[in-house]
Amino acid sequence: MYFTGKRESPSSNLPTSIIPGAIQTNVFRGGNAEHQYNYGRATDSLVVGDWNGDGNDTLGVCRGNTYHLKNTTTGGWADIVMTYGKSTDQVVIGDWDNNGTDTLGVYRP
Ligand SMILES: [Ca+2]
Ligand SMILES: [Ca+2]
Repeated sequence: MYFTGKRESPSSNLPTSIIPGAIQTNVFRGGNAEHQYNYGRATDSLVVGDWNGDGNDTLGVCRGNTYHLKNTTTGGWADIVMTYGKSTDQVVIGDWDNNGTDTLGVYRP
C-alpha cells in the first residue's frame, strides 16, 4: 500500500530515507508530498487512529479480520497485530472510553 503526504514541520520519528508510499497531510494545499512510505499490501483496507494515545494519528491496515497497526509513520512491522470481528464487518475507529487511545469497533449490518 502506497502512502504519500505533507507535514507542516518535520517529525523526529520520520524515516531518514523516504520510500514511495500512503497519504497524509497536515496542510490544505496541493504540491509535492513531504512524507512518503510503504505500509501493508495493495489489497489491505486502511484504518487511522491514535493507537498508543500519544496524540498522533497513524495508520493501520485491515487484512480480512486481522489488523496491523503502526504507531509511527514508517513502514516495517506492525506495533499491534490483532484479530477482531469478522472479515465481512465494517470497521469503525474511536476512543470509546475517552482514555485518549483509539480502538476498533465493527459494524455488522
Ligand atoms: Ca499515536
Ligand atoms: Ca479509548
